[in-house]
Amino acid sequence: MSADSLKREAAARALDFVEPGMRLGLGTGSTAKHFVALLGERVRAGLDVVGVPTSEATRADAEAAGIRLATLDEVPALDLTVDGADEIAPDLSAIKGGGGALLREKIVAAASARMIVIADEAKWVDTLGRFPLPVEVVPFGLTPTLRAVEAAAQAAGCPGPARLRRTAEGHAFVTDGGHFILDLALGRIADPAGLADRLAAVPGVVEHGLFIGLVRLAVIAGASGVRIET
Ligand code: ABF
Repeated sequence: MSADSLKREAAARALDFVEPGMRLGLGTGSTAKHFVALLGERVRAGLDVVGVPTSEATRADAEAAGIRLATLDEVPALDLTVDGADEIAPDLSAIKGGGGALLREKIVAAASARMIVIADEAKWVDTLGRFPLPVEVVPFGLTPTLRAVEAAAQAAGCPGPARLRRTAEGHAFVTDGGHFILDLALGRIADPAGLADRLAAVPGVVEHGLFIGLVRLAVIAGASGVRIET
């Protein structure tokens, strides 16, 4: 079974957690895209929910799917967010931001009573860090911020280089919030909470892709079926 089929299976299982009237955070990425498409089918069949998208891309998908949308200012407390992840570990800590939407994803997750990660088995890891950790930064003072981010990783016991994310055309990748992204290649993050604290303390860092204590449940789809991790 292809990775994309597994992503769709995980997304389909997550629909079981959606109830009429819910205020939903809608994630970003190829797995979340399946969820939005499948949710749209339910909405068109009569399910009444309201969604808050975590990116402009998801906004467009959700609008096309017929899902009623709101902003977090209109609906500040959400019942459930369903989103993908780049890596997720057995304690349900996760790396997100490979798609560049980590800031809105974290704001929406933090505003939700519950967050579910949907993922194919390849995302399930013993220890976070093989996937480069995205760190969203303001463009001003990029070089000192990059150095401070590398120093924070070193001090947290997981040294590694930070690289400015670029588009295929070679331009700096710009997030929906107008920021840049540094990808930190760490290999293994032994102390995610310690690293998170150090990164959050760097001036110029807007947000990092470590999601700690936010994910309540993971739906993992593998060759042998879909399982729920809590
Ligand atoms: C978003 O999409 C991100 O936080 C994460 O980077 C990515 C997951 O990728 P995909 O679902 O496309 O595999 O959830």
